[in-house]
Amino acid sequence: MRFIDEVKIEVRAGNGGAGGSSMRREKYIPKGGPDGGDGGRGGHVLLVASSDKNTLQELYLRKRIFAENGKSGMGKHRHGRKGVDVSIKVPLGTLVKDEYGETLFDLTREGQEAFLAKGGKGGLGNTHFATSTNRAPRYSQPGEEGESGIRFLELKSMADVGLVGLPNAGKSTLISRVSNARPKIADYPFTTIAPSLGQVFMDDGDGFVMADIPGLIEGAHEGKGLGHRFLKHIERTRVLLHLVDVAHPEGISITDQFNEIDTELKGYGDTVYHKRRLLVLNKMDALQDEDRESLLEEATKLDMIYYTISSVSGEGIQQLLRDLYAQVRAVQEEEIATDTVAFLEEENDSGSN
Ligand SMILES: Nc1nc2c(ncn2[C@@H]2O[C@H](COP(=O)(O)OP(=O)(O)OP(=O)(O)O)[C@@H](O)[C@H]2O)c(=O)[nH]1
Ligand SMILES: [Mg+2]
Repeated sequence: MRFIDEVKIEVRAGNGGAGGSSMRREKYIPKGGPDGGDGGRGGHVLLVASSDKNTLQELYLRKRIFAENGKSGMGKHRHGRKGVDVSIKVPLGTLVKDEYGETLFDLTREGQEAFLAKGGKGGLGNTHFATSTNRAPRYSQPGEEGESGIRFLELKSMADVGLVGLPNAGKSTLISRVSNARPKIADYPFTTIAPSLGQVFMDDGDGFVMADIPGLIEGAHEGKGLGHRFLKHIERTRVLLHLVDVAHPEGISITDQFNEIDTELKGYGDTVYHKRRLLVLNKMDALQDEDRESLLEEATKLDMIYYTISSVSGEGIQQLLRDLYAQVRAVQEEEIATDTVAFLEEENDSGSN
């Protein structure tokens, strides 16, 4: 199945029901007053952000979404029924854009809602139009038309940690070991063809979300391999884990493996390149003892905080997770500090006017 992270859909909310036009009819009362009820509002089309969802697959299949019209008002002051809303769950990190590419909504929090199209208001019944000079108006309002149009949805996953590395570095093996994500693992490149998110639980009961993305290759930021479509899924991560294979089958050095990805991240842009990044030397179990010393020497030269692990044996993973968690927390605190400064500045600005 193809991973769907961009969708174009046609939406149409329900029209409002017409207001009722009706006169009270009672025996022996020659002129009953107006008693037409109001029309019901048309159904809305809306999205709700939910962590149960990982892709936009469902919307891709539906292509168009129409909500029900409101019913007309009737005699005896009976109001028309509202049109039923259509509410669709989408993954956290879904952006909604209009025809011109303008972002209308960015759904980042659980339960957050976005109206793709609002239902039209119901019309008022003729009851509302009685005046002292016209006690029996026939006029009642029509319902308003529901909103409609084309909407573009784009998913930019929300995760705390993003895994990057060449194909086969062991990204999927690591995420399956430490989280509830179960991506496919195999000894050939590009096993992973879609990002997947996993929850990592720490001892304190809290934790963080990790994203596995397909392996990147040279030219990924310009569209080579699978990486280009997926780099955007690490745009909103807080920390990157950069995996290299210490026992590369073709003997590619960790420096070369590191540089290749580093160039791609740089090419993609500052948002990704300036993220905190930890270097992970994976597959330590497969390394000959006598090669260990020279490997660590080489890693030191890369001037990065690095960890030696084996995603297969589990060596070094607990330490890595603890430090990773601390880094995620640190970035979260920086974000809060930045938000607070921005808020205070805004307050000051409005105060001086
Ligand atoms: N010996 C050893 N093998 C590992 C380790 N981690 C992963 N592997 C193996 O390396 C191969 C690739 O692992 P994956 O987890 O699929 O690699 P990936 O980085 O997700 O690869 P892509 O999805 O293609 O980008 C598999 O055969 C794994 O069993 C490790 O720590 N030690
Ligand atoms: Mg993989």
